[in-house]
Amino acid sequence: MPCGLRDLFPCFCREQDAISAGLAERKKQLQKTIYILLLGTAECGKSTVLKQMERKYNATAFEEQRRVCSKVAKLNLIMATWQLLDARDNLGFQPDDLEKESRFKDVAEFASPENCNERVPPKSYHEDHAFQLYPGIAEEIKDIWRQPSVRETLDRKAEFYLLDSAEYFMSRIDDVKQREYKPTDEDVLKSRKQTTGIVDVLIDAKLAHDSVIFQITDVGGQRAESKFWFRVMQGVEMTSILYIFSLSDYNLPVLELLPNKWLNRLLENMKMFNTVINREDMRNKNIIVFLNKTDIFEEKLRHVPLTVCYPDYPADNRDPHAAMDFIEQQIRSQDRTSSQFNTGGSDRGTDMGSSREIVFHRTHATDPYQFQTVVDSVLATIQSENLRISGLL
Ligand SMILES: Nc1nc2c(ncn2[C@@H]2O[C@H](COP(=O)(O)OP(=O)(O)OP(=O)(O)O)[C@@H](O)[C@H]2O)c(=O)[nH]1
Ligand SMILES: [Mg+2]
Repeated sequence: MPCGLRDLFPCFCREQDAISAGLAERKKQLQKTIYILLLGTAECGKSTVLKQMERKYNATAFEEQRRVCSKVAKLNLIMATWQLLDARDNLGFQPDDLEKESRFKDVAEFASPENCNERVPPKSYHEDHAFQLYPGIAEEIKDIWRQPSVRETLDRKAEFYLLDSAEYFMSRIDDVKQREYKPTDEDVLKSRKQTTGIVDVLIDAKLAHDSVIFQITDVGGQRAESKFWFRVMQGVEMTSILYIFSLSDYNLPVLELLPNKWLNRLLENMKMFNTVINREDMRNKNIIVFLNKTDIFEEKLRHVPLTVCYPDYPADNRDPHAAMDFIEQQIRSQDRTSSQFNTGGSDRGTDMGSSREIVFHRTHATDPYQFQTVVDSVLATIQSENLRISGLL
């Protein structure tokens, strides 16, 4: 009769079995829900990343986004038109046809910069109102956009703030203006609605052979919203931070401080990042950084040098990859827990007791195709990193 380890040491083996079962159970629990916080200042693209996750793994939530978009896209077009007229005046171009312009202004007064801008979040009232007024208002918008002074203003869009998807929605206006307009996936990704408060969404992701539940938390990025950031950072044990930078922010102001103060949006985000990652309770958290809006950044860099934000950067270097490397380095240098690691010193951060390395992705979050691969790759990294930190991998 074969005599195995189990026969010789029954108690020991039972204990081993119990430990393995316990570990398996814990692993299952950890695999069950993984918490991800989306952080970054206003308009960097947090909600867009969330939409991409919903699009792939939570069809019900994405359909709700589509419903919201059918009104928001209408409002976005009105807001963009106001922004263009403002910029046209600030750039010193003369209006072409004041009569046409006042027709637009009369009907779109409710969404003027004073009533509905990035400082005052678009209320559902504004969305409903935009919905009621279309398609009539669409004709006024088209008239405005045809004016030479507005075309010239658009040629200089790199120099001022304009909703990122303004031109995209202009190209879709004949669909958007319809009452029964059904937004495409791309429309949903490109529409802009500011987040207020805390939004939690569950997604059930199929990664390799596992089904993993993620709870994604999205917050508003405006200054007034940052109190919620610190609330969501507390109390959740297994949390990864997905921190987003909008690269194209390097020449834009923090809108909510205007007109009293001009503060650089990218530097503001850098400061917030520093505050978040160097908190005591964030020191062992996974940090993934998205350098987002690469598409706008590459285009903008041809017109506006990075020196407007970093005066020491070589003014004639317009290579987007070099500029992204530089910004990435600026972001890395904020992390005090692994500063020695990052400077390539031989003692690799042992004094600080941390070997955290920030993982970077350069992203174009509104891309309906390519970004889906980024979503899976990031979720898989976060899942395996969580198991590694808890010693289960
Ligand atoms: N062109 C381009 N537009 C982007 C990209 N990522 C996001 N956007 C657009 O940027 C705008 C703002 O994106 P949101 O996802 O609403 O930004 P947010 O960080 O959630 O903003 P808050 O809720 O105010 O904090 C939307 O119109 C998006 O469609 C990108 O990579 N490229
Ligand atoms: Mg948002």
